[in-house]
Amino acid sequence: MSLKRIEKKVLAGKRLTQEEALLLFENDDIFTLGRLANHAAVMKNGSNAYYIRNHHINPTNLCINRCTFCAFSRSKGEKGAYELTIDEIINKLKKWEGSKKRHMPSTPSFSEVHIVGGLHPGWGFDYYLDMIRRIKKALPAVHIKAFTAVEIDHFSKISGLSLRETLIALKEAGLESMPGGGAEILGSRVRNKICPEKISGRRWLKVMEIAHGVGIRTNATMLYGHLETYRDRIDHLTKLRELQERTGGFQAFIPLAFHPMNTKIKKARYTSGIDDLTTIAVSRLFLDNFPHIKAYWVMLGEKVAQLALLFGADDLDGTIMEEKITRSAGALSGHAMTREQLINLIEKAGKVPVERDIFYNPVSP
Ligand code: V47
Ligand code: SF4
Repeated sequence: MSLKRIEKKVLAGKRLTQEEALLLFENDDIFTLGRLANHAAVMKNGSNAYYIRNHHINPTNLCINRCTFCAFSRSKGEKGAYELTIDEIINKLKKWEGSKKRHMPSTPSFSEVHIVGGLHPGWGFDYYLDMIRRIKKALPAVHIKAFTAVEIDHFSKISGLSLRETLIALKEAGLESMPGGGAEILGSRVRNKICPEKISGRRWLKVMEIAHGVGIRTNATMLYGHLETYRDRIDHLTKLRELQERTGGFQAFIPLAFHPMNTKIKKARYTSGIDDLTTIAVSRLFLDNFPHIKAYWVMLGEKVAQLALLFGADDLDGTIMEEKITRSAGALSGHAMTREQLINLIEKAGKVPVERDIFYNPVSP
């Protein structure tokens, strides 16, 4: 099997096999790989590169799971532990909304709030429902993308509701879509080492399947660059591709580059730029039924995220404003980006910047 044969398949729009994905991961012709992935991206989204004005909120870092790769989480009473009240969350969002409004009074400051946090040992499900309801009431024009599949499973356990009932209750409260976190590596060999307390890969997929079934669109992620092999990554991508084939509910796939600082993973390192770009490109080529591949600039760094737009990615994510998960693990990127900075990165990559909403509808600023 050769790169030439894979090229022919890509140009003919044919689905790649696991062996072909492995060859792409192991191949050292990064330029051909980038060209093919860019072709696949253009076939799906033209020259568009999306961005969103959003705000991340991490309501608490208290977590009963304590995954070995996570530098963000704390146990109760530990130094650095925090928990936000709903008022504090709303004040943060309103403060930011207010500060931007002075400059652009007629435009809403952001269209998405992204909420993920630890599995708090004490909060009940009502707290989370109240959080969503009150954010929606305070900022009715803002879309709410909240809670990983791991948090949804936790809510189901603490409430005694089924996964379906849990998701419907959240949807009724105002949740509109879900982020893709908690997927890590879905296969059990690596998963048992890096996050032994976390729900299984099978359960993560089940939560997503039910979310899609009740009309909640979601993303999917993959944490790479720690203990996994290329075959583990391909197995992960295969599981996602298979579920997407059944539900069609995934919007974007986001490879998350592992950050090693303050984690319990021994001999861990930052990922290389080559691995980052290769992983974006293989994801674009292999996940032919995913509409979007996101280059999350917070984890890739602004410059690699920009290059990723030439390697199959079509989305940079957003303004973010406040991010704690990557920062705790030694993020090398800045804290936030303005709309102008995002547009500049996209234009300098020769792509067309398109501001989007949570469902990838273009919005006019
Ligand atoms: O699930 C934790 C990851 C995720 C580390 O769906 C780490 O649009 C790198 O899922 N190094 C949460 N990654 C973030 C997330 C996300 C982010 C942006 C956009 C979207 C989306 C989703 O962060 C966790 C975990 O996989 N993570 N620790 C670390 N040391
Ligand atoms: Fe908790 Fe999520 Fe961190 Fe794991 S990755 S310890 S579940 S906050």
